Amino acid sequence: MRIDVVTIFPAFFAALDVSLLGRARQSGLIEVRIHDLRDFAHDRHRTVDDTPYGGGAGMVMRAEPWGEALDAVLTPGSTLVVPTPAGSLFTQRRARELSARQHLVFACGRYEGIDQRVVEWARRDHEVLELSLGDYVLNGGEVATLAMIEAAARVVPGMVGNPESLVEESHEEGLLEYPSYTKPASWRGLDVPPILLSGHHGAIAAWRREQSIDRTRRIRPELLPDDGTDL
Ligand code: 6GU
Repeated sequence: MRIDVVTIFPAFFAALDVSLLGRARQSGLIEVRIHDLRDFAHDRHRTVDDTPYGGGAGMVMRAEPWGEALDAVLTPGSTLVVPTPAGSLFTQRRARELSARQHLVFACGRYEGIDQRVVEWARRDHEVLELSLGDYVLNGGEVATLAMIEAAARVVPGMVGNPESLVEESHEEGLLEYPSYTKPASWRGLDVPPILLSGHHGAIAAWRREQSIDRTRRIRPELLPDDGTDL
């Protein structure tokens, strides 16, 4: 999988050198390149923003540097991801979809966003996804891009040591994950649920599923089917 990121803050992406993702990059499973948008601005101050047409607060990122940057990184078959709080929700399903793409390009906007014509233009020849992490506002697309890259990269086959650990985690089955425990069996007066020490694998699986459903009902009821469907 190849990933290109265009940003005015390349330093954010030093985080990609560490941990699981760092190893995946070293092994060649994932190839990430970071590009500075200002390298595609040609005035003395390397300007990438301007005031919004129609007025209003804040600045908008100009189409010209974005056009040149995307000309340099988009190839036939690229998917362009534009992180924005005005996008559709980035979910585990989306992460899986992104993980199957051969080439992802992330366009990190700052200020009040990127001139909308950039998205319109890119849609002529490419799949373009405007995606949001959730209903809150970040200062720019960089942190959102890091989250999306991590979520997509960790489900690329060969990334996580034990593929089974991916199956039972939160959101993979539309439920929150059950609670986990490790040694010691008793800690500060709190005991691990005895069923987990019983060795009865069937009973343990049933208990965990019940915990998942309970937890989802309590914390994220909107994730459950509301039509009486059995889980
Ligand atoms: Cl993708 N971008 C920004 N700037 N803010 C966000 C977001 C994205 N998702 C949630 N808030």
